[in-house]
Amino acid sequence: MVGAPEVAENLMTEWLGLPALASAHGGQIDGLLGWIHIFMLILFVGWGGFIAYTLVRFRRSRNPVASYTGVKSHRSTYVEIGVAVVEAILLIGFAIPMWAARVESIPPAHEALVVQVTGEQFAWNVHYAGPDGKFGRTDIKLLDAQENPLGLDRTDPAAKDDVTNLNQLYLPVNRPIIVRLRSKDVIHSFGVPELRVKQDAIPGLTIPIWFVPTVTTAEMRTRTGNPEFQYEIACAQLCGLGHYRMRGFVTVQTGEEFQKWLEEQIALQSAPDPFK
Ligand SMILES: [Cu+2]
Repeated sequence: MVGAPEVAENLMTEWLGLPALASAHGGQIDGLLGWIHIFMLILFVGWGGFIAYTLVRFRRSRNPVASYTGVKSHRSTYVEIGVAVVEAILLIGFAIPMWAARVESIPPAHEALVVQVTGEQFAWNVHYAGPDGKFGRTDIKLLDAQENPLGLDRTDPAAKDDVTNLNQLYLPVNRPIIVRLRSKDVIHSFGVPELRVKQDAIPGLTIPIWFVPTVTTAEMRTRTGNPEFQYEIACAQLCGLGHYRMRGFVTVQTGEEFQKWLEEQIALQSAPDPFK
């Protein structure tokens, strides 16, 4: 038998057609969305019934003269209080604790893969620290829109094994990921619907978000029956004229595949440029 939480989750993911779920915490979010839909449906039916009742009860043929005193009973007040209580429960009992758990229980950096993602008009710059776990120094003087959009100083020892990438975020499956979200210019928003992740990137702030991807891109292609399936990073804040083309992609791989990709990139990016 399915319990109440599963019903609320399935309501969202299956009945209401949310994108396929691919992160560990996403079920909780779908569950909450499901509960909100259930409560709103009850409210909708309740208020709709109330309107129908008043139309009949206070019809003109039965009430030829307007009443100047109106309703004396307090029943509707109690109903309103009841609705406010349910909404307070949703907010204080579910939404706030869930948010607090997301922002407070960030796993320690050594257990997770830490990636820096910097939004700019109109792209996502991805930066991995490499095996040393240290992000190389960045300097605004080295910034070059084409060659070095993050201003990474390759002479810094910590930067030797760093990997940067444009609009392509590679992640290992079933491992906590901490994305340190930043912005170079205006407010952007990092949204990946399948991962149930969405967070604004604010200039001047580094905002950590974390999640555990649970389904690789390859698995998702089989599951959805779409051989071209891609996890897409959609910028979810209108950030300028090119906002519509500010899309990135997340490729979720097995741990080994990801490791191999990272090593290839380190070799490729740390090699001296033959054209310079
Ligand atoms: Cu944007």
